[in-house]
Amino acid sequence: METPTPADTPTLLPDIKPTAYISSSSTSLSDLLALSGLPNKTTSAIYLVILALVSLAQVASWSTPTNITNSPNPDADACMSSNGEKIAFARNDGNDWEIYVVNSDGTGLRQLTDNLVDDSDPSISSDGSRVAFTHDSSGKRQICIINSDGSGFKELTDGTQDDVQLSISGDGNKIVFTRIVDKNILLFVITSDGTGLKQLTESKGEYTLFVTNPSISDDGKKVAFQDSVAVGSNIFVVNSDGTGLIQLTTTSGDYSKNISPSISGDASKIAFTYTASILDEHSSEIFLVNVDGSGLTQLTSNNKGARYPTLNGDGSKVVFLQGFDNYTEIFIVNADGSGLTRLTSNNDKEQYPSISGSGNKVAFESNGNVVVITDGSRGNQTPSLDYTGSLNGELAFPTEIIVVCLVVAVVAAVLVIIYLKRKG
Ligand SMILES: [Ca+2]
Ligand SMILES: [Ca+2]
Ligand SMILES: [Ca+2]
Ligand SMILES: [Ca+2]
Repeated sequence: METPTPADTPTLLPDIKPTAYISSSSTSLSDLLALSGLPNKTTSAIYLVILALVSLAQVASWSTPTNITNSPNPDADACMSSNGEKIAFARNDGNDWEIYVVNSDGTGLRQLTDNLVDDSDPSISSDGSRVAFTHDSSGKRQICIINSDGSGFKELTDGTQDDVQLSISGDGNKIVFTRIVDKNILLFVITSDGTGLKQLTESKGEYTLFVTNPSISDDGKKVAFQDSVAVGSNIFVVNSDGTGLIQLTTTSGDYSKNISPSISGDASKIAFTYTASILDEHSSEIFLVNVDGSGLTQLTSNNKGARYPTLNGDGSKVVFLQGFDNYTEIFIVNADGSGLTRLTSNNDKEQYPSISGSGNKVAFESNGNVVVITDGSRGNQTPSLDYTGSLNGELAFPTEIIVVCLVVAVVAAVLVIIYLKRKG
């Protein structure tokens, strides 16, 4: 793997592949019931009742998905502000894409661009006041910014080169983006007044570099990105002044890749997708690593194609997508691997989840509309119970609930037996 810039010596981590699986030592509910010595039919009935109660309790803390747009036009690229109040997205008007903002309760829909070329890939500041996006000026995309009240439109790059993907800092002051230069895609940063354009990665001559999926911290100082050379792809982090480049992952063999980094608002952590084999779409899992390369943690191990992670402000929660075709679903998990929760369960095809800074709101695209889910009961709190991630990680049970339910079930069974004996 070639590193993309001559900056600081990259720190190479050992192959990340199977290093840090979530512990699977927790005893499953069915195992515990089998040990209880109750008849099979009784244990099956108890199992089903407990399953229903626990899943009900778990789903109940998150609202059902609410469509906040319902236009017949396709909406895409939903991006929620860190304060959870606004969502920027792109809508196709039948000819080209336009940028919109909407409040996360569905009010205040506002169209920010109106022209005959594509405007896409919106990224919104923490307070929801500024939206950066790409604007296709005569075949070359350029970076633009606009206030979410529709004022202050500004072209930040000149449109003579193709600027592809972008991420605006939470404070709205810096935009990191990728630019196609010859046969490379390189990383650049610019301030939101159009000054301070700086190239952060270098061309490597005979190598073809593809920097993609840049993600910038709230203060605009740290940038995570993905860099591919021929085969393989890895996660890097660099300061937005060009110093401090660190390679955070290495691939093993020709078929693995590390992609889709998301840096937490406070620049402490980076979530990413590790695909063990590009030949097997199920082999993607979510990983988390500190920005200095320490603390590598594997958050999923389901072999169900977990991907597109997005971190909240302090890096304590990761929302991600899992599943395929019409069975994609949105999940959330705590940074320590606990609290794995499925947020959607339907035949809709969810895409590209985005999370608020506190981690209590999630926006995503589903069937061409923008959808929001809110954690109503817990607010901004981190769940206190330790979920074990059993049952393929799709419904997870806190050990405490399992124990309580077992005790209640056994007591109930004993009472029923005593009642039946007295009656008989
Ligand atoms: Ca629509
Ligand atoms: Ca347009
Ligand atoms: Ca248009
Ligand atoms: Ca679904």
